[in-house]
Amino acid sequence: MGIVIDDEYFEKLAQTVIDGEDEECVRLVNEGLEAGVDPLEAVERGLAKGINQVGVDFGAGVIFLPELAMAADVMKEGAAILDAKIKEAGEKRMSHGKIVIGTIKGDIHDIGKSVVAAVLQANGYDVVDIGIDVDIDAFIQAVKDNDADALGMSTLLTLPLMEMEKVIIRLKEIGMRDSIKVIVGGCPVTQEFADEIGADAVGFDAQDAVFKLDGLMGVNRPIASAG
Ligand code: B12
Repeated sequence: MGIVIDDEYFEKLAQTVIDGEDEECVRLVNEGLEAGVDPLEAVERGLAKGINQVGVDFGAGVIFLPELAMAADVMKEGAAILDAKIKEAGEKRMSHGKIVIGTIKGDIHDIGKSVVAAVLQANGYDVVDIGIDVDIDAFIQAVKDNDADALGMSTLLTLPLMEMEKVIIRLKEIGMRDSIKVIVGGCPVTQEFADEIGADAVGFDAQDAVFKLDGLMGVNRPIASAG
């Protein structure tokens, strides 16, 4: 008998991340997909909930880096399967524009950025994901090489936040700021911060990233068009 996609399913999925159970996570993800779960919902209500709990526990000193790393690996494994499904759902659509996206220098967190990349792709954007720990020159080079319409920068850390502003300043220096939209995101990034550094928008989650980028690129689409 197949499994049922209900609150309990998402809770179990979250728990596999908290417990660091990679095999169980992959099994539940695959069974969920077979039963018709929306892959983005599985990320947000399942895996991301689990990793957020782990983040709270880590912040409170209840668990330590090895447990955090193990949970992150489980999340990545599950998210990779789901990201692929999210992208598949968006294939063969007209392109709304090209975005280069990466995590800024000094930061190796890549899960949220990769989810955003997958969801943008599913919603009709060409996405060039240039990875983590990306320095100013690499961002600029990727924007030029790909003739990008937009640049997305991610960070989860407070310390390297100002790297985002440095990239924007460089874009101005080389006369490219007016020809590219800049969207930023990650948990320490607020609207105030985005305004302060001169970004065009901030995205608070993957759906919000689509909404904000659509606004910047002049894309009109019916509500709830993901997937
Ligand atoms: C998983 C994790 C890790 C994993 C990362 C694995 C990986 N491959 O990514 C590992 C174990 C490696 C790790 C390492 C560290 N971590 Co860590 N980590 C986390 C944790 C628990 C979850 C992050 C995550 O993946 N969330 C799930 C995703 C889906 O959500 P998200 O990233 O927020 O992304 C969403 C939005 O923010 C937004 N978004 C994100 N990026 C972008 C970009 C754009 C353009 C847009 C529009 C939107 C957008 O959309 C995403 C989808 O909804 C967080 C706590 C937390 N709850 O955030 C701590 C956390 C971010 N880590 C923290 C720390 C301190 C570290 C370390 C420095 C620990 C250490 N002492 O070594 C190192 C960092 C080393 C480095 N140089 O980068 C702190 C940061 C504190 C701070 N404010 O600076 C946190 C907040 C934990 C805590 N409570 O203390 N970490």
